[in-house]
Amino acid sequence: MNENLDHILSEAKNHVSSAPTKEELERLRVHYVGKKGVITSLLHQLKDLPAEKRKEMGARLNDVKVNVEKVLKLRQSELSRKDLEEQLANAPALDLTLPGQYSTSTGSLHPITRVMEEFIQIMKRIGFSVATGPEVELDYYNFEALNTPEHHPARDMQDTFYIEPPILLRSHTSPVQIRAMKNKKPPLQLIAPGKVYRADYDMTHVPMFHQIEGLMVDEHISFADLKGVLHYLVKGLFGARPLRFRPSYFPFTEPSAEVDMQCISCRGSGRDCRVCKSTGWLEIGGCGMVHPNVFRHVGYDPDKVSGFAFGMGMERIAMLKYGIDDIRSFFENDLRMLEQFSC
Ligand code: 2NM
Repeated sequence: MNENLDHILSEAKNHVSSAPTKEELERLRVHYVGKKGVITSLLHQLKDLPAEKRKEMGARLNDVKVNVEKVLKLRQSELSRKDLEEQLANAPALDLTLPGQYSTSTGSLHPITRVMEEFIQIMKRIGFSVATGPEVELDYYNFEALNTPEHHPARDMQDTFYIEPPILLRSHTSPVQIRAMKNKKPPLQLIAPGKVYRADYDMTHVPMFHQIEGLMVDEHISFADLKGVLHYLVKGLFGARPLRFRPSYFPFTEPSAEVDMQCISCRGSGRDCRVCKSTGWLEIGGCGMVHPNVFRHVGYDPDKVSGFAFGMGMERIAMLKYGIDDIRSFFENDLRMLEQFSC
């Protein structure tokens, strides 16, 4: 019986390791270790042996079975590799430059992102750097340091989103300017782009929008410098246009002004113009000379330095640039709308 087993094992090894195909290999597997295979049958016959022989033969048989299974597995992987090598040798060269079977769409920048990037590029060209800061702010940076009085309507729960006083969602990016001034000495010229939050919702207002504020501080900075920078910015965004500065009020600037640009649609004539409601002018932002109290808050001496600041809403700029009349359409994520501004 033992010699018989040795013979079975060596014969199996010979046949299996030289099996020329997967089909032949499968036939050999069934022959040796299949349900009615040679080795399986011997295992079934174990029960007819006397107990003392059964243990020894059982161990020996099992050993043979394990060995045969090992060579079967080895030959299986050898044949698989041979198959693959043959396939690769016979396959035409793979051209990775061919278009795929399925197309994927690439996506594009949101119109607001495009306008912001453009704005930032223009300002960088004249030496402004970009500063960012938290959207969840403290009352101190959003209002107090900006000379905004206790009872100013902007501080009201009706207008500003409070997380839990004194923590709030910033209502402008000015707190970024405050932090920058506290950390650096003049001269300073920077812009603060980002998301801001106000409790407002209609055709021209959404509770989250994007703003860019600019700030320049040095000795002898004047309103003329402010006008020069804004003319350069508007020229970059819309092409050279006349600007108009209307006296206004902000707690953080004095004097303050609203900035109007001559209407891009009627070129200022105002005749039957829907875009400017026949006024000939379009409001594009606010500006002013930084209030002495703001400088005091950040540790600057208002008798030694002066500065200008301005702010613009990116949605407003994008609406004017692309002729969009409902601000909410930026946030509905309708691709038919957004794709018109992709490139
Ligand atoms: C505006 C209008 C006017 C402004 C002021 C400051 C700061 F921090 F320097 F005081 N940053 N931005 C400012 C001034 C913003 O937005 C309509």
